[in-house]
Amino acid sequence: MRIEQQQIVDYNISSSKDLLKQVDFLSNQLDKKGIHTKAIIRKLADFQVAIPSWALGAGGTRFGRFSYGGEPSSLEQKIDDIGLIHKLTQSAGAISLHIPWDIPKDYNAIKELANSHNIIFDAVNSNTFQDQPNAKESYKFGSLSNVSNAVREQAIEHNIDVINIGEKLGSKSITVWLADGSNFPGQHNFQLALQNTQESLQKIYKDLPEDWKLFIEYKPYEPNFYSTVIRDWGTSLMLAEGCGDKAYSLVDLGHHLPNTNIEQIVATLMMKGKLGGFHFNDSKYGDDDLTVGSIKPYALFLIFNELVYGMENNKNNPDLSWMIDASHNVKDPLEDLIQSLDAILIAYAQALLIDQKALRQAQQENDVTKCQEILQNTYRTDVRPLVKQARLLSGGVIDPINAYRKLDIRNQLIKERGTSSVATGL
Ligand code: RM4
Ligand code: MN
Ligand code: MN
Repeated sequence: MRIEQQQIVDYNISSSKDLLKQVDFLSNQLDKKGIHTKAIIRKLADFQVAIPSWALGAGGTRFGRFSYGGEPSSLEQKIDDIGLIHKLTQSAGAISLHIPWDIPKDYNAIKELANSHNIIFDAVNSNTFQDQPNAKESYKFGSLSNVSNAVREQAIEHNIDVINIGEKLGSKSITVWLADGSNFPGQHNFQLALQNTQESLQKIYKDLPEDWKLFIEYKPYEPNFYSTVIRDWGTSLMLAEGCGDKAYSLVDLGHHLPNTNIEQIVATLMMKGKLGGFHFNDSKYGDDDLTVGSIKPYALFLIFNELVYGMENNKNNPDLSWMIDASHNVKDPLEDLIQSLDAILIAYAQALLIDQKALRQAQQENDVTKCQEILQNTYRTDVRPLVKQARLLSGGVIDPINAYRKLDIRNQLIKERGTSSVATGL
């Protein structure tokens, strides 16, 4: 199914007058403080976040998986689903493919389809955490870090294949997330595992096209529980530096131990010009892959504060690849993604409102109370009208969850695809 522009226009009619009043009110308030909402609304409208091809179906845990009905069972249908989200929000104009879950059969047709939805291909993701049917070597004991040269070579080859697939689609980056690690003390020689990983990444890097980037994710645990080869941002940065200028760290919000100061990690990586990508989600315990901003919205705001500062001040850091990396166990995936996009834009808008000059001065004067006042007053400003206005101006709907339900999208997808279709992914 596709949403027609007229449906969007019709939907917006009833609430656009109210929105105008809200935007006017907020703009006047902010104007007095020297903050101009026009430029902020423009930035919000331009902000695009990639949707991963594995997040459009029901996610599961090792205990079970509960289907939604109407799940996309092909890459084409996944792109159509992102098309729906993008049509409503105008902020999901990219897809991130996971290989081999989503290898296109007909590249031209896939490119055309994505193009018809105004969707581009963002980073491609390799997968060396599962064994594929007919694979010669097994990743049970690791991939790029494996003690066996043959396993490492197979994993390197796979990453190169993924780059080739991405090239055909117009992607410009590859994200490597390794499940490699050990479950028990003594299982790994830590130095050898790290050394093997560095050398394997260097081999992949050698095959990276001139205008591509290599993103290296880190994660402290899971699926291995004693040690992880790329356990933290420092290890990821070290490996990226060991590869070269086109290799970067990637921060996934869920890949930290509880209470980690993620905003400080962001600041450090951006200062070094080495933050390449960003995966959004939220969590209570670990890599819970929950809806962005659903558990720790203030932390998200503080992270965005550093991202905004970095985007302004660290010209040595490239434009970031933004992606939602979530899993949907109990919510409709499309609704969950829409909520995530909204939370991202709200946090971004709040961060854009921070009076950086005043904050700098308060920091300079060691006025700790004032620093907190500046941040928290901004955080408590209701910026939702700005986000809605940005969507309206770019042709989306004012309230996407409401519109999604009013247009009865899930039921139409169920009618088209049935109740038992299953999407590839986790
Ligand atoms: C990992 C990691 C990767 C994603 C997989 C599916 O935890 O976050 O980015 O590709 O999950
Ligand atoms: Mn991730
Ligand atoms: Mn993850």
